Amino acid sequence: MVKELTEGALEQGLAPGEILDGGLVAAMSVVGERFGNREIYLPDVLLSARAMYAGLDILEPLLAASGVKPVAKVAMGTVGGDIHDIGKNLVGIMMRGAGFEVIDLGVDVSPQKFVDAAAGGVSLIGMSALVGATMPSMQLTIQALGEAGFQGKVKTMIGGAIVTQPFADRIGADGFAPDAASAVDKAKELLAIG
Ligand code: B1M
Repeated sequence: MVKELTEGALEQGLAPGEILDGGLVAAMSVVGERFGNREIYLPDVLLSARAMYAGLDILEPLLAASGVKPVAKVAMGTVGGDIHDIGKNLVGIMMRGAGFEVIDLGVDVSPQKFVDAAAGGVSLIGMSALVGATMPSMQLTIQALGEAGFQGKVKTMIGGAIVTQPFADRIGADGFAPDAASAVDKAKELLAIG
């Protein structure tokens, strides 16, 4: 159904970004609200997430097509203990679309795995968290990067529904972005990419 609706919207001439923000992301917000109000349950949320990916599969190549040669190499992951990946994947799609080479570290990523990615030569580490209990993993990762000698050499950016700018300041992250579009702008700002 979402696949057909996404294809239909494209046929009507809507831009991929409009379909993403006004359709898929907006619908997922409704799902989140209803889940929070206990009107729907986890299996419903899982089905919604799967439906969203059916639309994303169609939009991803179109969003990425605007990109040219990689402007920088970045690694993105959902932090340790957290398995939410829709937002992280959206940020990755938008970053690829803006010309970044994105290494997707997946979900439940340990601080050491982020450090290994930094050692692999990325310019920026992106971390996503949706659950309050997993936010300390962001701080642990930034500490681990510092202990491994990457402070100031590899930039850190954090995001996710539960993350805020004051939290980013408190844990010493270089940047925070509230959504996928501003994540691209923030990454460019942090890496001084014009
Ligand atoms: Co979960 N879940 N969930 N969940 N889930 C939330 C986050 C929750 C708020 C729901 C609720 O209670 N109202 C709640 C967290 C409460 C809290 O701690 N404050 C919650 C919970 C509790 C849980 C479980 C613990 C439930 C359980 O098992 N009892 C469990 C967690 C397990 C774990 O992680 N260890 C769980 C599981 C799941 C599902 C598997 C069912 C599914 C995830 C499927 C998947 O990701 N593949 C799921 C979902 C879908 C949600 C909600 C409904 C939607 C999340 C989402 O995808 N949003 C969510 C409720 C909500 O958020 N209202 C909820 C859409 C997505 C596009 O938004 O990820 O915020 P978001 O990303 C945005 C921005 O935040 C930003 O850009 C994105 C695009 O604009 N952004 C970044 C994200 N990462 C960024 C990184 C950046 C920059 C910007 O830089 C690097």
